Amino acid sequence: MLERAAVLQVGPLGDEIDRELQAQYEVLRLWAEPGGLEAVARRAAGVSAVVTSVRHGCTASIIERLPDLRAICSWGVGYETIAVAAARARGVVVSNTPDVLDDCVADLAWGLLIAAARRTAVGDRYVKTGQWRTIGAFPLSTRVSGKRLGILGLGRIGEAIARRGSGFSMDVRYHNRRKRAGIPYRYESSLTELARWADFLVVACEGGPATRHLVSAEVLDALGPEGIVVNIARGTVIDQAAMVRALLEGRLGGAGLDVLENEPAVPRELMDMDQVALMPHVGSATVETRRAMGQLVLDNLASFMAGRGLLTPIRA
Ligand code: 8YV
Repeated sequence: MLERAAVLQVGPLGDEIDRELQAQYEVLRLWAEPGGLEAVARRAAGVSAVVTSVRHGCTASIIERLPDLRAICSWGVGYETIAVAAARARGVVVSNTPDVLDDCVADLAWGLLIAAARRTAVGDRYVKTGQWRTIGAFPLSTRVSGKRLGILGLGRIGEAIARRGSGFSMDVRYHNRRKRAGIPYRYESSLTELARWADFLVVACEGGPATRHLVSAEVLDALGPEGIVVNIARGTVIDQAAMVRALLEGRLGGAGLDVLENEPAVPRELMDMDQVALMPHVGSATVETRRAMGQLVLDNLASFMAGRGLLTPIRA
């Protein structure tokens, strides 16, 4: 019988949290196990929790091989890589790390919007490569303040993005599966109509099959040659091939992208476009937020182990 509570950790979560987990629990480290899942399964009796992240996920076969599993504590707000239906069928509860990352992800959405509209990354290169001196004035860019902001997915992160819109004197509207009560922003039941109305369309909905290619060629055409799309959600939400074509043909004004469809692969065409600002999926990646996410994983696990249930069970 194991003395400390046993958990299965699917992948590394950073030195600090990994150390903390090992100090508190008997940790089976799946990624470091030469025999893989089969070998871990032979020692699985008593493992009541899986610790993982949206990047490492948790498959149905992991769930199947852990007979005593009761909880999955995941790092990250997204959980499209976790076999939620398989967990639910076994009565296994799942937690994620919402709320603590809203501000940093919203900040980055605005950073990307401004970068795409005002060409800040291009301007930075222009100055640093001496072109300001040799060529002179930088080309005019697109005004941000006072414009129309459309948000696809008015959840916690979408709301944080919308709140920042008032600081830029923007009119904000949103599209969700359903209209939300008590929200000061106007609801558009059609995403295409939202895009037609908006100057900037920010994608902040969840990933996974339900939202795949929601931002279609038609939606991008509705956003139009002056419009800018920003994505801090998941690359799969935008039909990337259609977006690249629209940008190449000037049917879409620009894009600010923290996520891509097959990241870290980047379509060659995007690399050469000044109207596109790219970041390497870092919405939550600040020291403060990553620490808070790690702590929330530990807190969920501790609460579950103490019999008080998960603190932040997924909303699905
Ligand atoms: C991470 C995320 O930046 O929480 C999520 O769902 O996407 C982000 O917090 C990402 O998972 C990094 O791989």
